Amino acid sequence: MSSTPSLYDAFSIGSTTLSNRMVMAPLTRSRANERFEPTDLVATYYAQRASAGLLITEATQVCQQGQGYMATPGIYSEGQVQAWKKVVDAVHAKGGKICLQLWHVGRISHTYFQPNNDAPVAPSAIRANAKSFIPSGLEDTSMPRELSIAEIQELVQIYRRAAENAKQAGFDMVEVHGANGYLIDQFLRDKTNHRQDAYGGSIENRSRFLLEIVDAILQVYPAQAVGVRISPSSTFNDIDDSAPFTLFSYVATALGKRGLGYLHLIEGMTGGPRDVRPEVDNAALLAAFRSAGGCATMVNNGYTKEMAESAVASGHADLVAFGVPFLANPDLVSRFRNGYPLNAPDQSTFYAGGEKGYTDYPVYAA
Ligand code: 8OZ
Repeated sequence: MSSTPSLYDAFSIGSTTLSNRMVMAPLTRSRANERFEPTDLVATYYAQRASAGLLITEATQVCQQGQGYMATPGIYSEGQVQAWKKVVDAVHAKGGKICLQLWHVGRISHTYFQPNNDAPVAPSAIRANAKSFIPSGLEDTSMPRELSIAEIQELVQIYRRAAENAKQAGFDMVEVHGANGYLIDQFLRDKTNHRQDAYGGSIENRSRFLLEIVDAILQVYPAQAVGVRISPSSTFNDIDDSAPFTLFSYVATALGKRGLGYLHLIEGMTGGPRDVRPEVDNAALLAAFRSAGGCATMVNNGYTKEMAESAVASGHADLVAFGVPFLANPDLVSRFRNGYPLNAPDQSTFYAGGEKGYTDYPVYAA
């Protein structure tokens, strides 16, 4: 007997059982300490939101070179691993499940953040039309330099080590950040990848970096514990492609063939309108992942309670990720389930500060 799935039903991805299908989307909050470790306040923030079916952490750089914003956490030092373990333990103590998002910004950086104040790295030496916020203010992102093949292969190993660190910290899953114009997306798309070697040119070649990273992580985590986030329609961070649907159909199929836990699809412009690239058929991308052997589908971008309930009931996706609503409502699952009103988000505290606008959003009180 089959029944209509509900947003509020449990859902299993491999050995990880989520208590419902509402996911907290990865959200940069810029509250790491000077060693780029999450603090006890960060643990409190995630633990407050542990009733989500799955928490995906803020983007977390796999090495110092992968950083492009103030006070974002890393997962490459022993101190960071121990600090993340406290976050994971706090979430698990509340019965939640947590996934670490692995990140490298590539060219979306500034020499300020880089080891020895070197140039940031990218598939090709093409500067982004973007700004970086550094202590002196908003500056143009720095001119990147092109990665060598040896460096690309070393980066694949850096991702593998980051996954080992995530495992040591106790994360239930890891998500590879392949979206929003950062390093992996820079390899995928032809506006930013002008290489003429095995990592550029054809769709297969441009996808190679992502797939090598995924395969390296599969030496550490089982396939069902690995997700990938993509944003095929988005041009956020000066990214673009001449044929995004063809490109991401190949990517979705290749990831599905590996039996990954989930494909996390940003439908439309990151943080913006949903219908920006009509030729990108989101449902077809999700279907490609699934029919190739992928476990679960996750969608994101401006979902309301009603949209999310119908996305799950109709079978459009298994899971729905919410960003700003989860940031402002630690008890978002209960609020949706019961039809309670939502707290208003405070934009001024999204990317900096302490407790205010972070751990002080109240749960609903009747
Ligand atoms: C907003 C501010 C800083 C970083 C992304 C990690 O777009 C981010 C991010 C978003 O995926």
